[in-house]
Amino acid sequence: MEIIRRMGNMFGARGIPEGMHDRVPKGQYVTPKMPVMNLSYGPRLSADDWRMSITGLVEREIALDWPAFLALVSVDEVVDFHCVTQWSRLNVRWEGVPVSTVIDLASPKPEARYAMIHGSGGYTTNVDLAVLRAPEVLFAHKMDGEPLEPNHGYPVRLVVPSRYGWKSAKWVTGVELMAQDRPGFWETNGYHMRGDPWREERFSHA
Ligand SMILES: Nc1nc2c(c(=O)[nH]1)N[C@H]1C(S)=C(S)[C@@H](COP(=O)(O)O)O[C@H]1N2
Ligand SMILES: [Mo]
Repeated sequence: MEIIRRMGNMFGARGIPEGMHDRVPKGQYVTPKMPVMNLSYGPRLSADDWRMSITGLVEREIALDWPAFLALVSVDEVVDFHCVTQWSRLNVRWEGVPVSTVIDLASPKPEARYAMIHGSGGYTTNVDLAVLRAPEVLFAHKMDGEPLEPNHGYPVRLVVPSRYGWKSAKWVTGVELMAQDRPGFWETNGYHMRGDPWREERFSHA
């Protein structure tokens, strides 16, 4: 408890705002700003050179470029974001294309049940396809009304509100559909395969 409070102070948070307790999973505190959490460096990508491929168990592999991506119908949403290092930011506004819309362009095969999300520089993370198909799961290109900042994943990042933040891969370059689940980068290094914050699935105990 003491540790949580001190970490909260590090980000200038004051615990959990009045009336917000049911929005904050166990072991999390609320931070007013979105911290930057990068594995190593934050790549500077150009939208002109960016591509996102859909590969693996699909009828036809595709690669979307920036104009093709922006031509898809975007939605707006306000959701909460929970990082496994215990900060939560409430009411983050995203604009982006539902992941289902993008994946369906490649016609997934019925055997596809899991996805490996690939980020620029070799970042990977696994997510169940059923989770990715929830309407609030987006490939976001705007945060708080502005194009993503480079550090937050420009030009396109994944947003999976129902999972800890490490599943929300930044600088997304590919989705690979799979029949069997496989660990990504953090999952290989001790993080939970599923990462549901409401079940406090932070680490795997295998
Ligand atoms: N490609 C990539 N995506 C990533 C990460 C990363 O290091 N590389 N960090 C993850 C973690 S641990 C979190 S909490 C969120 C943080 O998003 P933010 O930096 O926009 O706050 O990005 C996730 N996506
Ligand atoms: Mo995180």
